[in-house]
Amino acid sequence: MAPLKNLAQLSLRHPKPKVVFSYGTAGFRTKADLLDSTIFRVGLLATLRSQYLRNRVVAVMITASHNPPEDNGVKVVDPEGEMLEAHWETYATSFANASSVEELQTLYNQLVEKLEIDTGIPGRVIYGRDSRESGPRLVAALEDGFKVSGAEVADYGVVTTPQLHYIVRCLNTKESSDSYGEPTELGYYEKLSEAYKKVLNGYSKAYSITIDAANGVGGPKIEELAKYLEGFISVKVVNNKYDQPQLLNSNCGADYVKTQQKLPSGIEPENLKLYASFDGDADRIVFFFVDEENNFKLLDGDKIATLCASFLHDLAVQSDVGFSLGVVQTAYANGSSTEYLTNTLKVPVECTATGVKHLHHAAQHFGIGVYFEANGHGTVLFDPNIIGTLKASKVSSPAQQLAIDSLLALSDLINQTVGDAISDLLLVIAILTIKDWSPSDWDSCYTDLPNRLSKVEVKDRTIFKTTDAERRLVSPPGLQNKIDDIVKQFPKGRSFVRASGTENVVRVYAESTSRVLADELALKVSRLLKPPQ
Ligand code: 16G
Ligand code: MG
Repeated sequence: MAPLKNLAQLSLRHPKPKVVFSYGTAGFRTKADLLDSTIFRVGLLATLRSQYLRNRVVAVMITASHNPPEDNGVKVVDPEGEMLEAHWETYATSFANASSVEELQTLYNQLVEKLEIDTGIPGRVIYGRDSRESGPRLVAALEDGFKVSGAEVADYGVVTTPQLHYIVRCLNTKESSDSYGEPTELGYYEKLSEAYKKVLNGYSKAYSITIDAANGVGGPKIEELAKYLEGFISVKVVNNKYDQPQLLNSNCGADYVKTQQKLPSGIEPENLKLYASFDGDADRIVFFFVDEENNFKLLDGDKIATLCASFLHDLAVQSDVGFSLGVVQTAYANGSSTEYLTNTLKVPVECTATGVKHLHHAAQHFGIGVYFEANGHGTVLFDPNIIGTLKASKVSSPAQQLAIDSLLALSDLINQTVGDAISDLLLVIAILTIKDWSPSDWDSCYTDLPNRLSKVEVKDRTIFKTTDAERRLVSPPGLQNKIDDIVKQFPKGRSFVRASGTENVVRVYAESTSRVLADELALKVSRLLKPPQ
């Protein structure tokens, strides 16, 4: 195969640092200064992915989500708006680690040959970025990659991660009967706002909410959307300095609120009023409020999952169409939420490994699959066959018609490609409005078991291998038995250990019936991970 035109010349502009890269659950993510060569090479890889998929459009998002401002990252989005197929994560990793132009060219040739990719077709790739300072420089590196690969490209500028997922799906379904919508930001706002109005159908109360936008891209985007929903929602955005990227995620945002279990800076709360926090690229949301006694109350991904599951379950029964509804969680879900879903709501619950793609795939097995990580990543997936059945069903009562219409509108309101802070916000507000629930009504469905998430630095985190959706360790040998022995001593005790996929640490989760006991359990398990000094 002839060498790629310009590869040698343009590679010189993007030399690889002496770092080992790995395409993990969130793509490549590290200090922005180190990412130039990787992003240049992602340009080649994304083009090949599109060519392999016979010219379907793929997307590249440049973001490091909730990480500090000096970090950045990149991920490739598949044509239906799903995460990059797992084999390609390995190809991406090998491209990123090629130590010379020659090696990169060889890897490229090998991939083309192995997968019989027709590089005669141009490949179509779209791209976007969050509000980070390093964004434009890294976009330029990506564009150099496209100059080499000759892809047809379109720059969507500063967008939320879920907006880019939405747009890529729209582009790939444009001419088909299951067209997902207009492939523009405007199309996104119109689709969501129209669906919201349909879901509300007659409930005229305008909901007012304050949103902590983490000083990221979600702020201006939710303000834009709110223009389409005047009279339905009133949004006040704080931590909205997206044009000062050094403030991104600083003492604010969904990750801060969830891990610190406290108010973000910039919010002076009114008691019993609902607030929400987005993360830096607005694919994640948590809610919170302050009760009459001024206690901070977090409404995290587990609370969102239970709220949605109960609402959708009722609609499913009323629609009388007959399909399965299930919830997908990870081991980090609070034990009380799982118990509430199983014993009170009586819906099936599945547990998967951490990372959106695992939950997403599991949720696809249900007629309606609700999935949320405790940290606020999540959405609700509707099986396309269910949509067809709902549309075609013979209706015997106005109540049934209403339930069917609501479910269909909800399938448009809820982003079907990936968890989306903006779409999830509208979903939660719609449910609270229809149920006429206050934040404390929502919170009182179940009480979280006190829990502690700690991290432990170890010499080599790769020796920590898990099974049973990360709930049990198989390596190092013998360690799980020791954990079991400790857990037994704690009422409602639960604890598990897994290596982080995004940081060089091992995480320890522990829960029990009181804060003191949860802390003690976490401490005892953490001590097992470190050999005595
Ligand atoms: C990534 C994942 C997120 C997961 C987190 C776990 C995506 C888009 N993001 O941010 O779902 O909760 O990693 O981090 O999949 P950890 O491995 O460091 O605990
Ligand atoms: Mg994010």
